[in-house]
Amino acid sequence: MKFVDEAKIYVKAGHGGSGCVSFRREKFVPKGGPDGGDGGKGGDVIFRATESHHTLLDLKYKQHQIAKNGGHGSGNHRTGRSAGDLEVLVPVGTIIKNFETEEVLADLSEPEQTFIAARGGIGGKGNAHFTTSTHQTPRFAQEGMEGEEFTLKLELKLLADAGIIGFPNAGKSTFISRVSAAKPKIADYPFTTLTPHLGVVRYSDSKNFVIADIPGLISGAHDGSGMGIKFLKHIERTSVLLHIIDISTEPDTNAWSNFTAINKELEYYNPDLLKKPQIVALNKIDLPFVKENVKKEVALFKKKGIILHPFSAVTGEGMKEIINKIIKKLA
Ligand SMILES: Nc1nc2c(ncn2[C@@H]2O[C@H](COP(=O)(O)OP(=O)(O)OP(=O)(O)O)[C@@H](O)[C@H]2O)c(=O)[nH]1
Ligand SMILES: [Mg+2]
Repeated sequence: MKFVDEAKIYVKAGHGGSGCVSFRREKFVPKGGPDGGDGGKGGDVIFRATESHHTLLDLKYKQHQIAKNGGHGSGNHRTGRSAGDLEVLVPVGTIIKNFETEEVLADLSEPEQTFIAARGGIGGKGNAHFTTSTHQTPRFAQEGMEGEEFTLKLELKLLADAGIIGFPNAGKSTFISRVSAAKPKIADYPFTTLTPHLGVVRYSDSKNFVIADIPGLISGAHDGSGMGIKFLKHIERTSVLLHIIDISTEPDTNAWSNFTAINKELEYYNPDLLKKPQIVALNKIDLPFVKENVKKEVALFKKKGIILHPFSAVTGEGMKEIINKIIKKLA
């Protein structure tokens, strides 16, 4: 199972500026020679790998990356201004491919590694270049070269920062669908989710984290019951777990037995998973039955030294606190 973040990007380098046709005009020199300057170079489009970005989300909002054109040459041998390069920041690990052929053009695996995706056109020569012994007054100059343009596909293997665990039907997929663009199937029967889903949670202009929704666990999963525990490998490298508890379905479950049953499965899979910080949350508090029990459950967890966060993935109540808690743990 691989998670890839993808973005389709159109890059266009700047055109070179045109060379200039001009003749020297000086007092008392009626026929000055040609003095048209050259055009400046167009800007390149350059990708740079950075550790400050973790997803391709920003590029999904900026699918056209267009560098500036070079300035035109002018009289008196003045060269046009060269346009600055356009730098596009991408996360370390981004692979850049030709969109049509899928040919890999660059694999930016190191911080600060760069790739010139489109080269700017060089400026055209001004008419000053074109005098010859037989032709003293060239009335032409070159146009600048066109900048390269390409459609690229960017791919990034995502690693989840946070993982959601819990019984089937707890509302894991509902949660991720509310906080990210991920659209896993949601239904009122167990094992709706059969494969992991990743969602990118954006929480400020440039900050986000990746959260994984994996198939539900049940008691005995380590023996192969339900979907088993193999999906836990997808959350092994996360920094924090969100443990979602639902007490609305089984008449005599309580949040604590729910909580310990899931943790037992984690322990069977890999005891190190229990060392990860867990944010424990009680879902579906919009339902009267759950609402009635919130106080009791929260108090019970408090006695064990654990904060239980009540929320509703349907109304959104309490979710902001949970997201903030995740952000804090990731910081
Ligand atoms: N009333 C109420 N229902 C909820 C809430 N959150 C989820 N549900 C419902 O609970 C059922 C299960 O939700 P899912 O998000 O599919 O649960 P899941 O944990 O992803 O389940 P699996 O994929 O089977 O492991 C669906 O019918 C949801 O509409 C909630 O806050 N309140
Ligand atoms: Mg699900």
